[in-house]
Amino acid sequence: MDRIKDKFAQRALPLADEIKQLIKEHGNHVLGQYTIEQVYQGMKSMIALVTETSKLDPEEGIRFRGYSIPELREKLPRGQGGENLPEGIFYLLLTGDLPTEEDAREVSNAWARRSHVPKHVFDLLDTLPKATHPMTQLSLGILAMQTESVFASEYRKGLNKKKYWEPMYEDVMNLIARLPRLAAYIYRRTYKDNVHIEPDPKLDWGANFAHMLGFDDDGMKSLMRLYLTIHVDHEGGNVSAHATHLVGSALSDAYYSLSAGMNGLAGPLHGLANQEVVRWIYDLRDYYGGKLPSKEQIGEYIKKTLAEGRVIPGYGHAVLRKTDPRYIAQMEFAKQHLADDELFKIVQMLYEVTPEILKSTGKIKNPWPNVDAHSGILLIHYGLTEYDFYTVLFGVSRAIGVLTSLLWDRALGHPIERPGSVTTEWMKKQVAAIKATV
Ligand code: CMX
Repeated sequence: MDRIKDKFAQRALPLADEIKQLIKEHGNHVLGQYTIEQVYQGMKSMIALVTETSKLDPEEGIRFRGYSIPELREKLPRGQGGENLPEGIFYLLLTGDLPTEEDAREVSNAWARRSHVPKHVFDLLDTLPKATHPMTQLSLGILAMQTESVFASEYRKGLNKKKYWEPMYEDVMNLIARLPRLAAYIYRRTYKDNVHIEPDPKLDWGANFAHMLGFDDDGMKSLMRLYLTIHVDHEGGNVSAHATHLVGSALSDAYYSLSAGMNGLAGPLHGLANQEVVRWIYDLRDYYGGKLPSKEQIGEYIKKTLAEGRVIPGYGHAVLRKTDPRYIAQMEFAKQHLADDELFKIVQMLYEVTPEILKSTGKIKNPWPNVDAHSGILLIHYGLTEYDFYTVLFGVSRAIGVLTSLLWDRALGHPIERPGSVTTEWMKKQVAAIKATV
């Protein structure tokens, strides 16, 4: 057994017994009530899932295993240039413990060893029209790798329920290890004449990803480490996390589950918002003749977008009610590395102008920027300008959170998910019955 796997088993397996006991002793304790509105409107703030890796507070933002982003920026091992290594946050989500430098290095080495992507995956991608959206390619590439699933093959042989987590661990490690290679292949085939760059096993996971994309400068490597660290996880109810968990609950393996999660991330209200932000900012700039717009012009353009019945991408959130700390982490990076960048100036002006206008609509619950409002302009600064690719980067990072959670699901013995559903006819009868009693 490898040391990381051993550590995971020590942490997860006793909790499985504790949960059984908790359900036995307190299983009928009532947690809360929910309303007809919540059922119709996306089950917002209904407690319906248990996710061990992270918890989102509406006012404070995300905590990974209890640590906020500013705390983790201090505590996680760093790569050259000072940004945290995504390997470190993986270790934290997987084991619940802060990693040492050696732990992070061990993850890095394990992923380098496991990173081989089978040729048939690339062959399949090469059959697709070049214009296929990179997220479609990512989802298909992940599915094509399903031939490699250790879980599926062990299950077929006959696998004891208590052992589900063991082959799932192999799938999770292999799949995360392979994603940068797959994503870089998609980028290079789509935008760089199908000319590919071999991995450099001496580099850490994030730096190697930047290298395979074709960016070898230290600034981009630092940005990639930051990017891949802050996008990892956002508790269990967001669309990519929930979709991965839901599909995995049928004992679909990690490849099927992550592909489903990525299909959810590809929606413009979720991960695709990062490309939409850049498109919208370019449209705004074009609208005012390609020059740096004034705050008044930005305000006017926001109102125009709202009047057209469209959303302002990068603003609002289903849970958060304050500026996203992931936005702030990126803003600090920008202030340090690209303070004079014109697009950064626009993003800063948007931050000053947008919230008041969104508040004035009286219906938007969170007028503040989310993670996607910032990420694109950082990538453009370092030369990664093809914004249709940005959600793939989000996906590579998000895989760390949703797959570690999936592994916990299997170790904890979580069952198939099957909530009840009703018709509006049923709802009306319910309302009539309630009215009759008052
Ligand atoms: N621009 C315009 N209208 C917005 C808005 C925005 N940024 N955010 C919310 N609204 C609107 C909603 O569309 C809704 O309108 P209707 O009542 O007419 O249907 C109303 O305000 C109330 O919505 P809400 O309760 O505040 O927000 P939801 O929880 O329903 O939706 C989200 C959350 C993120 C989908 C929404 O804020 C949005 O569409 N934002 C823009 C897209 C975006 O940035 N998504 C990325 C989120 C982060 C991520 O997952 O990566």
